[in-house]
Amino acid sequence: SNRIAVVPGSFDPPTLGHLDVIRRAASLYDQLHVLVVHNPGKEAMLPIAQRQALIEQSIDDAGIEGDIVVAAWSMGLLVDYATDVGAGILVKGIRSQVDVAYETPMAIVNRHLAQIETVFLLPDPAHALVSSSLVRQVASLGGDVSPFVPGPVARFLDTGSRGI
Ligand code: COD
Repeated sequence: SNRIAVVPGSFDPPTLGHLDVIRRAASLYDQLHVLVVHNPGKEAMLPIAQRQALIEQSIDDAGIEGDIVVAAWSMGLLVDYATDVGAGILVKGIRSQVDVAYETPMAIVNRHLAQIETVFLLPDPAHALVSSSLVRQVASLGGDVSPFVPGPVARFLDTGSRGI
């Protein structure tokens, strides 16, 4: 059914931009699968299971309502997961023309592979410039990432980087 949607991402780490997309997608669909996907094009900071735990904690912490499943996927095509759970829609955030250029071919391929539509949400301007790569950079240099990430992620990165 098209009332079930998947929000896929690397979430390395989850940011306030991701949480904004998840909150809004949860209000649009009956069931949401937030899916942590290994992106072979990026060098990872956190293990997949850690990212999954941080998303779960962040959704709880923010009080986001709805039927939300957080899962991880590294077994093949993203659309195979979507088909398995009966989802007909992928939801992605579009911050810029760069995101449009990156997402357009994937959306077309995914529609041809499995008749899965991709829905793009424009970001909340408050979080539009936040990216996981920026957060990784600030965290690795010892900076304060708390303005950019949910509380549970800020606490995890803070204790992690200082070895407490
Ligand atoms: N505001 C709004 N949206 C945001 C923000 C923000 N500040 N930051 C990120 N987002 C959006 C992104 O645009 C994206 O839609 C989503 O949140 C996740 O972002 P990332 O950076 O965590 O994840 P990416 O960009 O590395 O995407 C990873 C995917 C696994 C989703 C992607 O690589 C993908 O779809 N792969 C498909 C694998 C596959 O099946 N390939 C074959 C067919 S194409």
